[in-house]
Amino acid sequence: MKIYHFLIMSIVSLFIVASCTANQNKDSMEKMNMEKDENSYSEFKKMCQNSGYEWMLMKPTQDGKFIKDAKSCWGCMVEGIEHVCDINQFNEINNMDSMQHMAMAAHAGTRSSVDVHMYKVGFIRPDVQLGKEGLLKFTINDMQLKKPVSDLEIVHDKIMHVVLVRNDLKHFDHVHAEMTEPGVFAVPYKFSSSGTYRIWVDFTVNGMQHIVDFDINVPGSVESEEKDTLGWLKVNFISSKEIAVGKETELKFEIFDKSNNPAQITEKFLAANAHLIAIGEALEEFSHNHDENFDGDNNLIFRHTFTESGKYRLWAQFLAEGKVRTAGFDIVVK
Ligand SMILES: [Cu+2]
Repeated sequence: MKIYHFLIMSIVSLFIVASCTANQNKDSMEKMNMEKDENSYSEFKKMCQNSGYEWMLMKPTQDGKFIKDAKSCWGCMVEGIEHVCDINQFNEINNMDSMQHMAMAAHAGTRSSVDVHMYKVGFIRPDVQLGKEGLLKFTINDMQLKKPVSDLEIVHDKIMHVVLVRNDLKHFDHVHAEMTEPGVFAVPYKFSSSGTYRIWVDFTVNGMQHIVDFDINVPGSVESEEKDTLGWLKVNFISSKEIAVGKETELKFEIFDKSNNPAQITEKFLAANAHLIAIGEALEEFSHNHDENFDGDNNLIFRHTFTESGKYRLWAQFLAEGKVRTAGFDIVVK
């Protein structure tokens, strides 16, 4: 009996000693973790403040909205919109091109409206008839203030850029909508081939770019040729290096006349030397870059970092003899 008693006592005391040591270990582990946290905090905090942003305690946000169920955390308020608590996420955002990373994007597809950032963007689909001009109408409403948005900023000469591409990337157009009444933006458009098109609407409010896409079906079974806008011009795409995902790549185009003489670009197109739109095969990736270097030579040079691999089509746009010229090229991003 006594031996058993002693054994039990010994086991109990051993257990107490062991659990105390474990607690002590746990305490010191926690302390270490906190120190680590503090160190990564100070590094993150420094990076945040060096980028000109505010370091603050609040709930993290995504696309300008609080993440549901998330707890408040110390983090960086990027451009007064995104509260980022994770240093890696901050680096990701901060390393991307400033115009690009700050674009708020939303995909509406076949829906008639979608929320982007703090706006509700709608598309009033016209009764499209092939070969007949219809009005593409977009609405923007501030969800918090509950009023239409009328103060879009002029970016590259326009308040609203509208890019249309058929879902096989065959038909491309780039037009601009004007405000017809507060919060309503319209552009007349004539489809020349039937099929499903995706329309990207690109606008900027309070320094923040927003890109929303909508789908529209053009009934019928008419296939027209793609418009040749190049005329007497020839555009070569110079791509010697492999285009890798996540790496800034130079995309260069050279313009010649039909007798292979360099054709200088001397006209500005929408406040730039040239524009480049890149769209992924799945119609999910959309980017709009500019060659701002107005040097009057026959080169168009863009820099872009593709964030997803796959097939893309590029459209380089410039002005020659008063006409918009569009050259399309297919690429693969690895
Ligand atoms: Cu445009």
